[in-house]
Amino acid sequence: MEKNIVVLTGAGISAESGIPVFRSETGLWENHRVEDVCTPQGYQRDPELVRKFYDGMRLNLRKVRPNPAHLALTRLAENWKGGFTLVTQNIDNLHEQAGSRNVIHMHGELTKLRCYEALGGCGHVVETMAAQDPDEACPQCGKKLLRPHIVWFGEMPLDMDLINERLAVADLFISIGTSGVVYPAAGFVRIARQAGAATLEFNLEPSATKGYFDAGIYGPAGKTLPNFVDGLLRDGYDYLRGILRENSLL
Ligand code: BJW
Repeated sequence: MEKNIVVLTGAGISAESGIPVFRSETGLWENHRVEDVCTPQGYQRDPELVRKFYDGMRLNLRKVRPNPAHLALTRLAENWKGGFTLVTQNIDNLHEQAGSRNVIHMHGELTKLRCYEALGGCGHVVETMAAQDPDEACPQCGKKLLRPHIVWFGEMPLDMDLINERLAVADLFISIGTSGVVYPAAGFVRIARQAGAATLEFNLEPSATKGYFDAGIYGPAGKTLPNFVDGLLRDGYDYLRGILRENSLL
């Protein structure tokens, strides 16, 4: 029977491309407090600060390129005979730059702006690679309520029904480069496990949810993931069984 793979990626997969991860010892987000740039309240207090913060990250996308881990996932998606779902918490476009299609961006995308429903906007989404012009009107309703299309703390992540559907029929759940502290993404491993999936994490070090993984492969994803994908595409589940045995966390 063809097996279904669900992959969850986090900031660690883009670290080797030069995009900093979120959690650091200072607790700051690129020199800002999380509450200031990653909450609806922060945006209401100082929309200009928040716009500029995301403008900087959006413009940086022109300079960054996917690394071997992003490319390995594209190869896996294109060649795996069963189902394949790629869910990312990342707001960058490196999976797309690597050629991945149908990526589920559960925390939004830097390359999009949305007409802000909570302030009376219509929810229409527009694409952009440029800095945001605060005077730009929504092309659908004409209101000047465009905001970064990012899921801030306290907001509902995107496509949760679709993600839960895929997790419910997963045979293999792979988590790559995520600290496992932000929910609901941190809970996906448990859902997949309950559905009977084998669970595997790739990280520099064990994550906060390591207790829910059958096995862990620790090292830079740009090095570890391409080897794993090559083995899985070559020998299928025989290879996976060996990996789970050799890297068991149980
Ligand atoms: C490598 C590597 C290499 C490095 N190779 N690996 C109390 C308990 C439980 C939950 C909550 C709570 N209080 C509030 C909540 C909910 C809250 C939450 O989880 N908070 C926790 C912090 C406690 N969650 C939410 O609010 C979410 N919404 C929600 O729950 O809605 C439901 C709801 C809504 C309303 C009412 C009621 C319920 C929304 C979460 C939104 C997250 N958004 C962000 C911001 C994006 C843009 C930005 O501002 O810049 O998304 S936060 C940030 O964290 C970003 C990331 O996607 C997310 C996850 O981070 P990630 O990817 O794991 O990165 P890091 O930096 O943490 O880790 C990197 C990892 O990579 C490390 O492990 C490294 O070791 C590793 N690594 N290099 C491999 N080369």
